[in-house]
Amino acid sequence: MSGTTVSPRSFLLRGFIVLQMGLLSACTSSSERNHAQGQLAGHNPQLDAQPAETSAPAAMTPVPEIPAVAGQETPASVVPGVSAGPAMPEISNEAAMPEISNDAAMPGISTGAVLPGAPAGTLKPGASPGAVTPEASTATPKPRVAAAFPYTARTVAGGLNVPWEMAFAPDGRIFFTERPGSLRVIENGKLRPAPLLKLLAPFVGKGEGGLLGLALDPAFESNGFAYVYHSYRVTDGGVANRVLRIKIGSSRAEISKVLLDNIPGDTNHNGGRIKFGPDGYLYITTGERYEPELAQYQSSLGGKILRITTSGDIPKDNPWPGSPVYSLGHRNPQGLAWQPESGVLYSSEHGQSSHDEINIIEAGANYGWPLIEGDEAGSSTQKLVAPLAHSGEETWAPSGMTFITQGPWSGELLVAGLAGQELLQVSMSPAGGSPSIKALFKKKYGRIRNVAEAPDGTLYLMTNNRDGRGEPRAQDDKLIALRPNWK
Ligand SMILES: [Ca+2]
Repeated sequence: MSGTTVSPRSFLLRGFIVLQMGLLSACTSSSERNHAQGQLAGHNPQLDAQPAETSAPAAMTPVPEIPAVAGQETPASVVPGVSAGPAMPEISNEAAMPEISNDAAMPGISTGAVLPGAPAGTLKPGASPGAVTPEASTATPKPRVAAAFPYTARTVAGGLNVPWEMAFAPDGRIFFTERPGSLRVIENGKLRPAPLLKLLAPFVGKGEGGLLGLALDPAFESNGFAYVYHSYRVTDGGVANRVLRIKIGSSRAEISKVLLDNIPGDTNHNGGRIKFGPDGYLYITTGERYEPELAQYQSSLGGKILRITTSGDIPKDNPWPGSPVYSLGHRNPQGLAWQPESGVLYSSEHGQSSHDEINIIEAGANYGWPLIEGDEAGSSTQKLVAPLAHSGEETWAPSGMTFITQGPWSGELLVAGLAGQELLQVSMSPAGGSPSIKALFKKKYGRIRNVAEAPDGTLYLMTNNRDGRGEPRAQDDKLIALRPNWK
């Protein structure tokens, strides 16, 4: 492990990175952007000027007093597969898949994911990039076994403005962030019209930056503390990100402390997910702000997963003494989830030109960006960890993720897909092999930013069709509840 600011191999690395950056600038960069907007450069003024990002928050809409339910959707349209009669065949690959209408969106479609074929935990790439899951390569369509889709969807809040993260209080309140800078709450089933907190300068919301992550203190019930991650303007005019502690009262919240600041930021690649691990520490994903080399510099907070205490201190057992860096070599990770039974940390990450990743995160490990992507292994002199699974030439643009802890899907990992406009259902192999991945709700709701499981087993999805890259439809953006059918 190196605790130095610059790797001893820095000259070689820099040369390689310069080459990589040259290549980068010549090709498309963010898989999410590729998918939705074509080829935009890293600092595209048009993107900077996106009204959805820069204007004042749109009217906090008209969600009628609740159950702020915008009409329960019919099971047939919401739960594809349920009423479709017998056995829905799995479709073997995307090429063969016709455009699916919203109403017909069906779960159980292979994403075409490239799965390295390595046992979970060993992280060694196996299959060639062209490989598909055994399930997807089955010649004969396999009957879908699940008798019934275990959830029924209904919209619980609409007219939201790029909702990014949500958190469930023990008293039933649902707090959530909107990227333009508002912390909001659903209380007794009703969306409170006024935000609990509206961030002001130096807060800045533009591009992919703004008010992003949110996590409640493990002792929230007694101390009312929560934590947020947001972008802000620094004195030289640039953008950085920081983590704040806030205190949430009954009708408003206030900033209580800056825990960590000067996290590299820019218009894009700001990371932004924050979550508490089972160890009680706060984990933070950060992007490399389109400076790929930052991801490899241990001394930079960009392109990392960080780990701090609730006071902003460095845990004594962090891999680099005195540093919040927990793992490095990340491009733009936006998802964190711990597998309940094992306590293993998983993360989702936006790849370059597809090759989106699901990684198993270990303290001190290097996840390779920008030295490797996909199944590449890198040089033998530096251990770089390949992803557990990646999207190959497809694009997920993965963001929030969660493990399911209740009901028939218990143990499954769900990952929200933005450009992919889907919810990925990742089933870990009991034998420790590659996970199988299905796309749920493909194109049904548009861009999905996040998924979370509430204490009562309800799943919540957040759409992000107003984030500047989507096509907003009626009532977007939405918070959609998937109520358990098994209760
Ligand atoms: Ca990687």
